[in-house]
Amino acid sequence: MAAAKTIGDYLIQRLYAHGVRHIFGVPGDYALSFFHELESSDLLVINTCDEQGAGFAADAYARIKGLGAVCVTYCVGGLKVANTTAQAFAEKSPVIVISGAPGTNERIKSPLLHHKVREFDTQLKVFEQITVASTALNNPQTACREIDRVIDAALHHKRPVYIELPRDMVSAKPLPDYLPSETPLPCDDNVLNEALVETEKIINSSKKPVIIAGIELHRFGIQDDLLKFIDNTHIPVAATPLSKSVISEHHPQYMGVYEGAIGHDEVREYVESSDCLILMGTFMTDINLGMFTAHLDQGRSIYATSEKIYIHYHAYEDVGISDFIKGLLRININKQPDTDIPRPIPLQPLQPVVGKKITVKYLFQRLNAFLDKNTVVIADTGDAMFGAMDMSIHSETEFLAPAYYASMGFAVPGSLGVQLANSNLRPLVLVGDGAFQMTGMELSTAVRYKLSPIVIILNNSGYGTERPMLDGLFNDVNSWEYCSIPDVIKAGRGFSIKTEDNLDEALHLSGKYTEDICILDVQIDPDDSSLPLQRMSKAFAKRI
Ligand SMILES: Cc1ncc(C[n+]2csc(CCOP(=O)(O)OP(=O)(O)O)c2C)c(N)n1
Ligand SMILES: [Mg+2]
Repeated sequence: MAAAKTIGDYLIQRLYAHGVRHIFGVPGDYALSFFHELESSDLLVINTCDEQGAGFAADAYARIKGLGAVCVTYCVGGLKVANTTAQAFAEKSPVIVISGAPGTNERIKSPLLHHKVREFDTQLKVFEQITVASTALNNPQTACREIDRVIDAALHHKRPVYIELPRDMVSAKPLPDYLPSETPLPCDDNVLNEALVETEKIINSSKKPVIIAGIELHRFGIQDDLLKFIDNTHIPVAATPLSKSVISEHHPQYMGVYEGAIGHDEVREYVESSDCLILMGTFMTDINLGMFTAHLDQGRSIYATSEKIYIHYHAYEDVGISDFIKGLLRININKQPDTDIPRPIPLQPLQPVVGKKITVKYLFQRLNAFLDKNTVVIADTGDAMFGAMDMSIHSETEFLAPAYYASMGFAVPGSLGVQLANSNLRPLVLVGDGAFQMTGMELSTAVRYKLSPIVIILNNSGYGTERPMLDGLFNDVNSWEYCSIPDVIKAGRGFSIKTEDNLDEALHLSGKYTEDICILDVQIDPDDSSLPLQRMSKAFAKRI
């Protein structure tokens, strides 16, 4: 790697060195010079219609590739990615947010520069709250070290970071003899060994151990280690809503998604009656998508996180999940396989009945049969996500959803990130009409960069998730003719779906048109919903 000539150049080099190949964003005058450097670099700039689209795309990119980046201008752009960054923080997705800013020199001369909110560091302060590390590169002497520090933090904690790049720093010279540095995560072997001895004892003396496989397994790239551990020990495993598909849902020890009262009763009963819960990188908050109906007892748990290992009521510091799981492969667990574990009930493919009105139930059954090993399901908040919980995903991490923070608008822009991160994957976007109207214009970005998602719009004339909780005109959404969108964006194919056979035929054609965006406007009754959503709404309504 040639030594970086400028700070902008150094930042680009470090992103590239960490596997980033695309950067999503919208320029503005405070960021233009950096966009210019990006354009002449090996990174491809993906211009989205809106910054929120860029933020969601970078988040999905990070979920597939391990690191994502978004670049925006000061405040008007930066504050638009506050929501997407908050989601990446809450769901542990390592996104580097780069924001242009007024030059350090021009701040002295004219303190009332455009886009400024209150103080020059207002945006930085906002991002301090929703990232794991942040920096303003105001000093060329320390800029490279600062870039390494925050990128390291993103990779260690799998959470977003913020880099503010004043426009006069883009071409500033870095320290000439600075060498890139990476700090390894700490691991104290003595502490690890003690945690493993205790774990071995607890699992061997338990009668009904269960693993709950969480999202950190994917974020740290240690799914294969988990699989070896399951194969060695035959311990059954469940996922959570956020980590659905972290382990192949066809694995013989896989029981299904554990999500408290809204999931399947058999999985819930098995997990909650376990005398040894092994929580692997699980977010305790995530399972509460089941509305505080998860009953997991800390006194029966071994809980591995990226920072510590908790065993019952005490914690082992300075040991992270990656070292712990590798250690688990060295201990001796003597367990007979339980032949009576719950198994996911596959959605049965149904033959379409010609002329029969489409229902949510039929939609998911038919979509389930459509999945193959190259399909990534990206589900938006709403029944798109709840209904998809019962789909069977073929490979690891082929299901993406904002299943904890639950911001609407993730799925369409998320599909850009997924397909750019891995061009072998075809995104199947599941999105409600309400969520589509928030970020659906990013299909225009998909056209520009020749991407080909299949977009299933669950068109139920409004905010179906909210109607059973409390209904009113505020839950209505204006009706759009979604299948005419190709006329506007000048590409793609649209399908109007009213019946079972309409869906069947549209999916068949979408499977054939692999290079095209396919938009399926699935017109369902406003009061039709999936079973998981019906259970969820009941639980929620009690709390309103
Ligand atoms: C950005 C954002 N705004 C508001 C909400 C609150 N909310 C949760 S679900 C929902 C309705 C979603 O409507 P739609 O996308 O049509 O899906 P449906 O519920 O009809 O399946 C709303 C407004 C949210 N989660 N995110
Ligand atoms: Mg809707």
